[in-house]
Parts: sequence; structure tokens; C-alpha cells
Amino acid sequence: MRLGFDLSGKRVLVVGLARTGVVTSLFSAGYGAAVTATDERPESELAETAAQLRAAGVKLELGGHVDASFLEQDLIVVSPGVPAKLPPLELARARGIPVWSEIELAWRFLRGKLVAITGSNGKTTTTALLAHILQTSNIPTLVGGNIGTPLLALVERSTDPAVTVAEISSFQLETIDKFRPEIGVILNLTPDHLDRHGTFEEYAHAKMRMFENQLDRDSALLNADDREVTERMPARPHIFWFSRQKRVANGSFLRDNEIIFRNEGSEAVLARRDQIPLRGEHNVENVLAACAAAYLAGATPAAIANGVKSFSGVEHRLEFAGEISGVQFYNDSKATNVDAAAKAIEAFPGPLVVILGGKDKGSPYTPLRDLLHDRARLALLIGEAAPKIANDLEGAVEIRRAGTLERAMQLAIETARPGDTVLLAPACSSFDQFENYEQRGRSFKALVTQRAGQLASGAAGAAATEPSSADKG
Ligand code: UMA
Repeated sequence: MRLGFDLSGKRVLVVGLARTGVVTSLFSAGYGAAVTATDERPESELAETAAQLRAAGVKLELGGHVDASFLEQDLIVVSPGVPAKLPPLELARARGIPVWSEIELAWRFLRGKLVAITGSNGKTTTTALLAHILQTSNIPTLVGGNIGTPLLALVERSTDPAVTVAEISSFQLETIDKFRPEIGVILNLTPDHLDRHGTFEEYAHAKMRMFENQLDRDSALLNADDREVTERMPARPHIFWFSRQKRVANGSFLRDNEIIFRNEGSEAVLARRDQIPLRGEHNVENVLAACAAAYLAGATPAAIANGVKSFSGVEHRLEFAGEISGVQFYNDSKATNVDAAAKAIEAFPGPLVVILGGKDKGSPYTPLRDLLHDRARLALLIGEAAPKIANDLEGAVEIRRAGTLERAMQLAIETARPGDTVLLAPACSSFDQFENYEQRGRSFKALVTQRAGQLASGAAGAAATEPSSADKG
């Protein structure tokens, strides 16, 4: 039974007007709240959104935030991209006004079971895989959160027998209150978003808030191989583990080729390792987590195996983008931190040409040194973070500053030899040069397609101009 929240007649301020803020404003207005929505961007950049919201009766404050408005509210809902410590939010908190993330509000309205997945890396793949397994099991499934669709957008479609699979970020967890998933999953904890959270400890604290309201009857599924996770094991929920390295008493693990789930002495075989269609050892962990969560959410072993086998992967995650003259191109634009980039590089034996860079997030790039030294013939650097990356990688691998993705692709194509792999695994966010990592990934793929097309038309052109043997005679 969810807590609910009566929005009718309440004054609600929505901060940030991208995907989350628009859905939150319309949802709150639809439930009878008096909604004000604010964004630091000016109306000229938000024309369509502004028209849509005004039509729904939402009052707008654009081109900056007005402190006084933050103090005249019953509830403030912030978008994930809005810093939780924004000064007017602190003023509101000091007045006792609740500041919630959108997932808090959504949780109060969502019907059915919530499986929430967090971690530094693998969230999107695990969320998509779990949703796919549950769909394969004919369990009514909704999927959303950090993966792209705000959870509030799922509320109207949620039903009591449904399972909502939610990818949850540290930004979203920073401002929860009573948010409580029936099944909470944490995949791993490595430094990320330090530019926002300040320290690893603060970041890890935000992530572990996922479990803070869970009750004895809820489940927490944790990575037994990650010390940063095991050290922070929550006290209250029923604990399950997943492990690639050991056989756990309660949870999922590998035994030879089998993925086993064990609980209080009884065992089930959920799938086989050789059925996993994804590259990389890190994906074995994601599959172990998704299989265990699916089993806990009611999927049968047969359906889990079918779901694993038939999963086609996630866009921008070790996504094959094409082949040009014997060189394969892979798009891992979603590798927006150092650990994700390391896992992507580890998934290929080499030789690699790796494209790195973008907006720095505050972590050192030195953990990539050995991997690049062993597997890469060249690192091509783009974006704002290039000087710091060059400094951190100096001497480990040949480095060239490419500046833009276009130039990096040109250099990659010139340098790579047949059998090589060109990998976009930036280890940075994209916001210095792109709207988001999706746009960066799509640009990469478009460049591959474009270049392949040029070569094909060049070859066709050459064939067309080459005289036939009859002509030669
Ligand atoms: N803004 C302000 N004031 C501020 C700061 C920002 O008004 O002080 C405004 C911006 O001008 C902009 C809006 O706030 O209009 C930005 O909101 P947002 O960044 O939260 O954008 P959404 O489209 O709502 O996307 C968010 C998540 N974004 C972030 O966490 C940065 C999306 O995750 C998520 O898919 C979406 O909600 C739906 O839940 C993206 C992401 O990059 C994929 N996530 C990070 C990651 O995965 O590493 C955590």
C-alpha cells in the first residue's frame, strides 16, 4: 500500500523543464494542484514547452529562478539535473517545505510492484533486460526512470498485477523522502558524478538511499563482488546477492555454465551463461542481477532463459555500429564515467582505437592506463576534458588530440588497420559538445554510416568508370 499524496489544491513548484519537469507539471495540474514551473533557460529556448504548460494552466517563471516563489509552496519537485543544494531549495527546506524528486511523487501513485535498479554502471542494460524478461514471462511490465521516461508518465498505465522496472540515478535518490521499492538492486559503486556530489562518500550515500525505507518484507539485491557495496549493506530488507566470483547462500551465481538462484537451500537453474548474447564480463554481472530480480518478481526459470537468449542489447551500450575496410566500429556513448569506459575496453581483446573525452566529471582517468597500454594502439581525445585525460594517460598509450568527434573519426579511419576495433567509450559526459550521450552516440553511428556510404559509392564509381574487358579489347 503506497502512501499517496493529495495534490488537489496544493501549491506545487516544479524546478527544471525538460522531460521530467514537463511530465511533473502536467501530472500535478491534472490532479488539481496550482502549479508554478521554473527553468533557468529563457522562454525563447522553451517556446513549445511553455505553450503546452500554459494551456494546462501552469504558471511559468523562465530565464531564472525567483527565490520568493520557492517559499510560497506546499511542495517542490526537482528534476534530476537540478542540483539538490541549489540555494533557493535550501531556503525552502529551512522553511519546512518538502523538496522531492519526481520519483518520490511517482512512487506514491504507482500501482503494482516496483523494482528499482541503481549502480554506477550497467543500470540501463539491466533495466532493459529485466523488463524484457518480465515481458517474455507475460507479466504486465512498465519501464522507466533514468532510462528516459519519467516514472510519473507510467502512473496512469500502472495496475496492481504490473511490475514497474525503474532505472534510478543518484540524482533522483538525493531528494527522496519515503520512496520504497519492493525490490531494490544495486549493481556496483565506482566514482561518478563527483562534479555534482563532491565526494565519493556523498555519491555512495545517495545511491544507498534506495534501501533506506525498505521493510523486512522487501528485497535488496546486492553485488557480492563489489566491496563498496558489501560494506554498505542495508540492515532491514531481506538481502539477496549476485556474484560472478563466488557461490552465494541466497541469490544468483555461476556454476560452470549455469546461472543458479539459491534461496534458503533450494536451487533453480535460471539460464545458461552461453545463452548471454552480450559482450563483456561486466554484462555477466548485469545478467546475474536481472535474472535474480526477475525470479524474485515472479518470472519462471524457463521464461528467464528465453528472455536472456532473446535480448537484443541496448542502444549506445557496446553497440555494433558498422564495419569499414575490416575495421569494426562500436558505440559505447553511454560510458559516461571512467569505470564504464574501462569495462567497455575490457570487452575487446584489441587492437583498439579508443575515442575518449567530453565533459569531465571529476574522477581521474589513470585507471585506464594499463588497459589502454595493453589493448589500444591509439587514444583520440575530444572535448573539454582532453588536457586532463592527456595528462593522466601520458606514456601509457599514443595520444592524439582530435577536438571533435568528426575529426576523431577521420583520424580513427586513417589509423586503424583491418582487424582493429574503433571504440567510442568517452569516460565523460557529453554536455560540452552534445545535448546528451544519445546524440553523441547517434552522431558516431551517422559518421560510420556516412563513411561506409562514401567508400561504397567510391567503389561503385570506380567500378563504373573502369572499362569492361570487352572495352579493353
Ligand atoms: N535547470 C534549471 N536550473 C538548474 C539546473 C537545471 O532550471 O539549476 C533546468 C535545465 O535548464 C533543463 C532542466 O533543468 O531544462 C534539466 O533537467 P534534467 O537534466 O533533469 O533533464 P530531463 O530531461 O528531465 O532528464 C532527467 C535525467 N537527466 C539527468 O539526470 C541529468 C535523465 O537522465 C532521465 O532519463 C530523465 O530525467 C527521465 O527520468 C539522463 C542522465 O544523463 C539520461 N542521467 C545521468 C546519468 O545517467 O549519468 C544521471
